[in-house]
Amino acid sequence: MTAMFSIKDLVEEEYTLPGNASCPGCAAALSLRIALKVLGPKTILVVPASCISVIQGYYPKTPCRVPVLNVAFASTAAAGSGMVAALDLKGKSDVKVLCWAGDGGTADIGLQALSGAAERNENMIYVCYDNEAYMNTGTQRSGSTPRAAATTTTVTGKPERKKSVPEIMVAHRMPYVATACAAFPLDFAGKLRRAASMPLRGLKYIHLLSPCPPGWRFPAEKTIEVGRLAVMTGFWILYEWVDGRYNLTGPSKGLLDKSKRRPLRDYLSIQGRFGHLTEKDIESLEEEVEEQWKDFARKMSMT
Ligand SMILES: Cc1ncc(C[n+]2csc(CCOP(=O)(O)OP(=O)(O)O)c2C)c(N)n1
Ligand code: SF4
Ligand SMILES: [Mg+2]
Repeated sequence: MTAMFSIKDLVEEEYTLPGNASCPGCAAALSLRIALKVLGPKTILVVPASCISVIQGYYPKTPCRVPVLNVAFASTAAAGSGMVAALDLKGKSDVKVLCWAGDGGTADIGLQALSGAAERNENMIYVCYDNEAYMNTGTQRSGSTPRAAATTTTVTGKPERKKSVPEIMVAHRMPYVATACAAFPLDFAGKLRRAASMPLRGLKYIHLLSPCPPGWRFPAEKTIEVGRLAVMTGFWILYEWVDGRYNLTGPSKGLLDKSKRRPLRDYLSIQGRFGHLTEKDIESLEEEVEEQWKDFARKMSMT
């Protein structure tokens, strides 16, 4: 289990300075700020084309106080692997490589590079911040967009289900896989700390749900509320997979019992991307959430 991370464990030092190019209420920018506080200045950030490549700044300006390597869309995990090899050659064992890519850059175009890096078990941390679409180019659907969500390329709702990248990563049997949500920053910080302090070399993967006000169509001040509802309704499960075992974390620990979860419609109704749903659509998504929990309970009992 992840040791509790307290707000007092967050250093006051900032490694992303105020005044970046994100939209108001951007969970990705908030989470990057937390991540760099946890990992500290001896971190090299590897980012592909995405909102984060905009947030980390247009040359020569940047809010980041750590080195940043900007790479082509598909290549984050490959570029991170090269960075790890270079650091190894130089004997710099105290520098961490943090790959930070969007869902499009992870679930779709970057999946091959990520799978290769996971197979080689490269010694780095990979965070996919999942805003569930290609936001930087105008909210096109990705493999990680949930079923029924409207995007500019699925205007009546995405017909396919969300691809589970964390489960694909578990299949690679690397040292650490976890999910997180930007609305639970201490849970996320604890997982990052655990990933960074593991004595075992290898790839540590965290899939971070990252609410996006313009893309999900909710007011900017509701980012944390939306993220909390994603977890409290059971739509998004917080867990870790380590030493071959699954653990629920944070509020998800109490949500195996369906009656403890908030109604799913509380999460759906707060976002414009689900505004077109009929009663039948909502019931079908409720069934999907229940199925996802049953599947999770089965996996926990098997490990
Ligand atoms: C090979 C390639 N194809 C397309 C693009 C255009 N492009 C830049 S960012 C982006 C969207 C990235 O989506 P995601 O990885 O989910 O990150 P987000 O923008 O949502 O933060 C796209 C399609 C590109 N830069 N390179
Ligand atoms: S589009 Fe969404 S993810 Fe991108 S900067 Fe704006 S709020 Fe953040
Ligand atoms: Mg995205």
